Amino acid sequence: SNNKIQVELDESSGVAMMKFKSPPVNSLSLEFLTEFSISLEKLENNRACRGVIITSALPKIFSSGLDITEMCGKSIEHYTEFWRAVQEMWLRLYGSNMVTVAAVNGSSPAGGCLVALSCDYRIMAENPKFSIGLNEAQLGIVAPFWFKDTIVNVVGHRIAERSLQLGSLHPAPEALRLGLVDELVPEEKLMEKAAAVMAQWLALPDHARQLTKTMMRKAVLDRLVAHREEDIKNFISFVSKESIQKSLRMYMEMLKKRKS
Ligand code: CO8
Repeated sequence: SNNKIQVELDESSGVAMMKFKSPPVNSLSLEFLTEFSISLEKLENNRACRGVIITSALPKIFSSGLDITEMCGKSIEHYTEFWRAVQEMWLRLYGSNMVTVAAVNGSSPAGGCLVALSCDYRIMAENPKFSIGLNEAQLGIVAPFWFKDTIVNVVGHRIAERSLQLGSLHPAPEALRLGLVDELVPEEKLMEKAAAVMAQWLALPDHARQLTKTMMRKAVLDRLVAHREEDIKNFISFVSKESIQKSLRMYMEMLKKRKS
């Protein structure tokens, strides 16, 4: 399938625009993650592409994070396949040789925040109603070590620890203060700003920038590569617990109740 993510490459600038378009909330389902990884791989292998801007085609939501229904009442085989797809997406995005800019034009909890944190630069729409953060603890679940590594590499240990323990969702102005995003701009200026930032990063020679990126990120990438199967086993044993299933079901019910 090829319909949850729109990808458009501008050959003259070498910049691809990737827009999440999976209503209602761009949740990261197995299908979405698979398409995301394939799209990244295609761009990575395309010599005409040097950078990618990641944004949402939906109003108000960047991505609601991992699709919770993929983690509820499914088989071990399904959990295995799903978690491998989450890992694959992160390994490709965090380890990308391309310049990656997140134009966060809506709320971005949990896995949505991970996507943004995995990019080289984050610009967020300056709307205090939009929030971002690794809120796993609020769902009664624990962010895996490589989610933790990713946020530590962006904001440092202390801010990461407090934010992870509290499962905080930070409104845009606070996210800027903490360094979770690099800048805020009015929503209508978001794309223009993302293009300007991209041009600035692409003004450097690719080779030096890529080696520098690898130097900064390799230890964290290698840690997951070395412990991938163990990480899948951990996920399965965690998500298979009846107490965790109950927490996830209650959270889904809370989301539905909040509506009416
Ligand atoms: N997965 C599945 N369905 C979702 C998700 C999700 N992450 N988020 C929202 N939905 C569903 C809602 O249930 C609702 O369904 P329905 O229409 O059937 O009632 C529909 O999408 C629309 O949602 P809302 O009505 O809530 O839409 P709003 O615009 O009011 O709000 C938000 C959008 C802010 C995104 C809100 O839906 C929200 O806060 N969602 C939850 C986000 C969240 O907490 N995600 C965490 C996922 S866990 C994760 O990403 C990492 C886990 C890693 C650790 C694993 C170890 C076990």
